[in-house]
Amino acid sequence: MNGKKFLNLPAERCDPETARYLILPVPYEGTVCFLNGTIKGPEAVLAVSDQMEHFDEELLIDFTRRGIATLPPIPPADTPEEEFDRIYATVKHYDFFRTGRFPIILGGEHSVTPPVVRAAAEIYEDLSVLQFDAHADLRDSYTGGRYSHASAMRRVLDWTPHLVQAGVRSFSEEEYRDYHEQIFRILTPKMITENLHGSLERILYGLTENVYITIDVDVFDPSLAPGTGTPEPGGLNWQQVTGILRKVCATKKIVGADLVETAPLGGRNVITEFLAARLIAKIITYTS
Ligand SMILES: [Mn+2]
Repeated sequence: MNGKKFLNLPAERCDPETARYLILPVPYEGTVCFLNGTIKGPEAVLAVSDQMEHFDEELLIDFTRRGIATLPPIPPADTPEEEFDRIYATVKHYDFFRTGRFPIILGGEHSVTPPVVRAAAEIYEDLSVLQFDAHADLRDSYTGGRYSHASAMRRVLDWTPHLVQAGVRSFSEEEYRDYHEQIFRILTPKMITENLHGSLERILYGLTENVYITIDVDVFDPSLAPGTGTPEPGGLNWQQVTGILRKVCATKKIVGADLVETAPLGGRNVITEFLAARLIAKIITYTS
């Protein structure tokens, strides 16, 4: 990783001791089953980030003003179980949630999310999770076992029952059957496109006061984010995702976030990395 940082900030704006926002790179892809490369995601996102303006064009603020530090990456573990333990221990070590600092976990595959949610749920009893994803990820196990990326949200449900899924358009019959009582908490791209206002109401209704946000870049239409492990057609667009984020961040207390499954295509196609970096900037802007 050779110490790449988010943005090229002056020292006083990227000091881990004082920054409100702490970016934690987790280059892990232990259970990927289709296109690989997400292990290179964090470094690629950080590498393009200094091409961005520090001024947000919507809210008209310098989103770096409260400080954004990039922490050392977590070295990948050999097994999904070890990786879970390693991420959980690191989050506990930094104690983000008790100290009121805002972690942004930069994956890596989606299995990096459950240990962070576990640590957050220990501090916030009513924690809910807002997931942006093409996939439900609710299988109890998959190739790679119970800690597979395809079981990420099933493992999240081990720590909180409050889960809202936006942009989901791919799930198995079993996932649908097992969780059919919760299907009203899935907002498909079709629902969001046909009725954004109604979808926002349902999203807010399903969330508690304290919210953790997890974003799989495959929630976007693959034409907008082609560099990902499992591109699914018919995804959300930039205005839809940022519109939902803006409303949720203005209404709830967001305690942290992650952005996962960026898998760089290489060469000159940095569309996905750039979108990911901009999305991190938006999360910071909306929660500043
Ligand atoms: Mn996904």
